[in-house]
Amino acid sequence: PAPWATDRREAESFVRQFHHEQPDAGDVVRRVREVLAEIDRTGTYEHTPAELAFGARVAWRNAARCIGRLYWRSLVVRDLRHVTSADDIAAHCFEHLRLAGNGGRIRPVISVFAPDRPDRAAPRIVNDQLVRYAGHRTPEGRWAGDPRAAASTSRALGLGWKRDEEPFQVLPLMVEERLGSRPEWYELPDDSVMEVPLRHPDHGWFAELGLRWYAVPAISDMTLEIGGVRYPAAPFNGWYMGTEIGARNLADAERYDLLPVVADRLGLDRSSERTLWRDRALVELNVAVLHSFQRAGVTMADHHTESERFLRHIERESRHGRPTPADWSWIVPPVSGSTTPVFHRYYDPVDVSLRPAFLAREG
Ligand code: HEM
Ligand code: NRG
Repeated sequence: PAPWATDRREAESFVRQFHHEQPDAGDVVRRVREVLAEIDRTGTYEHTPAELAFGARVAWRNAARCIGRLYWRSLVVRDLRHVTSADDIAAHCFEHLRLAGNGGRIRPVISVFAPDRPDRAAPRIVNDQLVRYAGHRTPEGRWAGDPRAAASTSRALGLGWKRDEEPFQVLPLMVEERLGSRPEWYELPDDSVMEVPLRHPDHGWFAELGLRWYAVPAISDMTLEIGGVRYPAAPFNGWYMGTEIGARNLADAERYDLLPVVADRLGLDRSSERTLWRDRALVELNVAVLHSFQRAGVTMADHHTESERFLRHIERESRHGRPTPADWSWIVPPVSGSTTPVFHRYYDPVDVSLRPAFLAREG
């Protein structure tokens, strides 16, 4: 037998869950027997396309930090398990971005590449998102770009990629074909990266700041685990909630740190915290983000609407007899928390052993 094999209990419990929720899927006893026999023979087993799609959707449904789960059933699942070379993975990731971007009408999509097998670890995508802006500290000690991407940026530079000083330069996609091998890197084709230049509905100067953000948040560093099988390369996306960009990426002091800049342009008094210049600048930044995406025809949710949808999701799940585990500290938006209904309640406790799941990459 292999040095490590797919856990038989995990496999069986997933197959039972699948047949329980999809009663038309056929004979559960027979499928359980088949899966267990395959594990005994090969150390693992292959999901049917229907099991894979169900597993990916339920992993989203189980994501306790995600406020966007109302549409979990509509996740588009690309079955790319046969794809293993770095070149092909990169090409399919770019196609993922095009399909997901859909000219602005963003579709939630997941691309599932080859799983880990007992005899061979699967390829990995090095980047934490398919699209990310590079960031590095300049010799003068300033930050150029997104400090969040410092590690990915050094990694790319080490592989021979060239960085300029631009604040919004898209990192190349880095793919590790063999665990621990030197990644291949690929510049993202222009037609795969949709971006939105930011402007403010009332302040002409805002556009002069030259800010922008990409349209499709596609997380690429989480492992999708279904029935004991691990898919480390399974990038997924939905659409942005405006606050992710306006209240965190552009606003956090450890990110683009733009509140002082915006406050000064707004003519706010920064001599004391009590003027609430940060709060006022933060709101205008968020107004600009939502306005710009809307104007560009790119799907984006505001935090009030997304909060209301999430409560509807909880209600609908409970009608199916299912709890909705949720992590309050991730669900409540980072601005105006108490103005949204998700603030004023608690949630079913998070169970880290719940499966299928998206897991943080090991190590
Ligand atoms: C986290 C919104 C779609 C899985 C989050 C967060 C937000 C969010 C706001 C918190 C992020 C943060 O604070 O950094 C949305 C919206 C979606 C959507 C508006 C629109 C459809 C999806 C999809 C999946 C997914 C399609 C998977 C198939 C997750 C996971 C996390 C998360 C696993 C936790 C990430 C982590 O631990 O770092 N989502 N999401 N979401 N979402 Fe969603
Ligand atoms: N906050 C991160 C993205 C995290 C996931 N958010 C989503 N996911 N909306 C950022 O880039 O700002 N999604 O799959 O839609």
